[in-house]
Amino acid sequence: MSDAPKKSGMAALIGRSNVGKSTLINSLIGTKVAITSPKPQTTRHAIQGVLNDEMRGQVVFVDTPGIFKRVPDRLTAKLNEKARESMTGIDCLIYVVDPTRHVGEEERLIHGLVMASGVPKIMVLNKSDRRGEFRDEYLAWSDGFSTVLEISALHCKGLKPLIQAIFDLMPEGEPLYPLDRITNIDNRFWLSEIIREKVFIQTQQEVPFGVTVEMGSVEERENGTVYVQASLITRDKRHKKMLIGHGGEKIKAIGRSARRELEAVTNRKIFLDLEVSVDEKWEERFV
Ligand SMILES: Nc1nc2c(ncn2[C@@H]2O[C@H](COP(=O)(O)OP(=O)(O)OP(=O)(O)O)[C@@H](O)[C@H]2O)c(=O)[nH]1
Ligand SMILES: [Mg+2]
Repeated sequence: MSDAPKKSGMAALIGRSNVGKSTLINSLIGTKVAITSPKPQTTRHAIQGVLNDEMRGQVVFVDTPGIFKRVPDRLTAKLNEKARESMTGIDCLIYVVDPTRHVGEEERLIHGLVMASGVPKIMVLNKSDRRGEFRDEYLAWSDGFSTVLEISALHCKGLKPLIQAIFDLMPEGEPLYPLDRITNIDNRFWLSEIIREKVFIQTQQEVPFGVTVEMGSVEERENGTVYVQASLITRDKRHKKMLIGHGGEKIKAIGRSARRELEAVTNRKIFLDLEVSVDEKWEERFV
């Protein structure tokens, strides 16, 4: 064991939607705490994931919603606000970019926000398993960062040097979380997020962005099966039809894939009862 004092601090993952922030937090801590999908606006909450290293200490990572330049609705405004709030009170900012996409106005806006924050920064060029046609556009920004690394969050490539660079920036201190705790989210919220991920993967067009998942009862029966009730709430009657699908096919497919994942992770038999309802105002309650 090293006698060096242990480090402890918080690092926020900031970037455009779809660059791979949630994939990265899961790969960094080795557990899926955040849902991911190929569609934008997947993340809606500042979910934390904890990395404990026996020698170096603890880092609490904060996943954030992607930041948008165009704010067409209340949900997007709220998501932007959550991401910006996560940039304060932290010890290190990890700016995640996707070099398969052009730097555009939105990226320049986020880069400006990142540069304006007074905390140490690392820039991560993700998706290095793909041809990063535009990597030079991002590398031109290297100067403002203490470290710039090319990684693949999906394939867990380049994470070791990234973790070392993060620990280098962390202050010394006692762990913020007990060593057996890996996230700030509770079981009910985790269940709702896994279901919402399947909605994002299984539905198209604007349907996933207008859906929220509200949990009903979660009960363990004597036979060991866990009965989970949840409602998919959408803001639009047309979307309700699309969520149910022809002959209930869509909702069945969402339920099937959510149940499979929940069973695999919990090692329990799950009975999942999903219903779909319309509430045009759910976004107004979103916090
Ligand atoms: N090829 C490749 N794809 C990746 C990599 N990392 C993430 N992805 C994919 O990129 C898509 C978006 O990933 P997310 O992790 O959900 O992105 P995000 O930045 O959290 O997106 P928001 O939550 O919407 O802001 C998913 O389809 C991921 O599988 C990578 O290293 N390589
Ligand atoms: Mg995300």
